[in-house]
Amino acid sequence: MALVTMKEILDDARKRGYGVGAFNINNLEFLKAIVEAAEEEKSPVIVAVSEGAMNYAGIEYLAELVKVAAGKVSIPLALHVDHGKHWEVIVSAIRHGFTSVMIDASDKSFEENVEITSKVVDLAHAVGVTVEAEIGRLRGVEDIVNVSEREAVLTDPREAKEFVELTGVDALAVAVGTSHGAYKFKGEPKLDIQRIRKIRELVQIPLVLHGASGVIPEIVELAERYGAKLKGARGVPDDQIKEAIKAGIAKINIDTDLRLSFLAGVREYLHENPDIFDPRKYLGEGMKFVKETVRMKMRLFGSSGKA
Ligand code: PGH
Ligand code: CA
Ligand code: ZN
Repeated sequence: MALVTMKEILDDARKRGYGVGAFNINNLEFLKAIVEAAEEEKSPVIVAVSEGAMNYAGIEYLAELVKVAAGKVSIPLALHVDHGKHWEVIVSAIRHGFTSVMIDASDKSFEENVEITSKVVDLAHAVGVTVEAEIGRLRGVEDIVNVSEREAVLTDPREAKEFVELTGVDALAVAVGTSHGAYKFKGEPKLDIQRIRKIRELVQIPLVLHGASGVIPEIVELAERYGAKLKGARGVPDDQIKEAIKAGIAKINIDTDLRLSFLAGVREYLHENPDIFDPRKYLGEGMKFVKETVRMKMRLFGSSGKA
């Protein structure tokens, strides 16, 4: 089926009380893994492309790959810009058929964030494209999606309400204690579930959880067994993701867990098969791992069987 908007996907998720994964791609292997998982799980899915991914693969390659994938499956699939920081990128993505864009001006002042986001909403809504924006700031400085974030500023519920009213965005990313990457928590992982509930009371549109990877211990262990160095890696435990969805999160962003899964699969394969040099063999093994992780996420989020 043709690409659908993210709004369609998230409105259904909110209505029926489940979460939908937004999974990042950089190449064919990750895309195939995600789409095959979605089709087999009968789950709606959001395919996310960051500016870093566009710089790596080229926006036209990725956009066409995703359109081909959507045409082959029967589940609702949205193509989304993750952490769009530049006006030209947003415009280019819409021209290339993205059905959804995130404008991330969360590092700017409230007023500037409102101004930049409103401009994107005007453009996108004129052509039926969904807009996600962000209020508050995640912790840490990472290049995982080519965003640079300083200290955490957890989302203020009243500010969130005002922001949504002023901009007319369709989905809102909130900061509630997560960060991007594999090193999310020094001590006990803790999401501010109460804050999600408060935002949810004041804001009617779907809420988005960034930095939601679990940094799955078995995957980390496997990667480390075959040479990876990931000391101190820690993510958001499954039960807290479930709580977050119950409290009002509708979209859950996953990148790191796919990267780690791919890594574990490729490392294991290369270690076990030192004579193999056919990339289809080891990339294929990485792809299998990504697919399995995506399937697990869809069951965790409750989106399996909802398409
Ligand atoms: C994310 C991904 N992408 O926008 O928020 O977060 O690093 O936890 O996968 P992770
Ligand atoms: Ca941000
Ligand atoms: Zn993010």
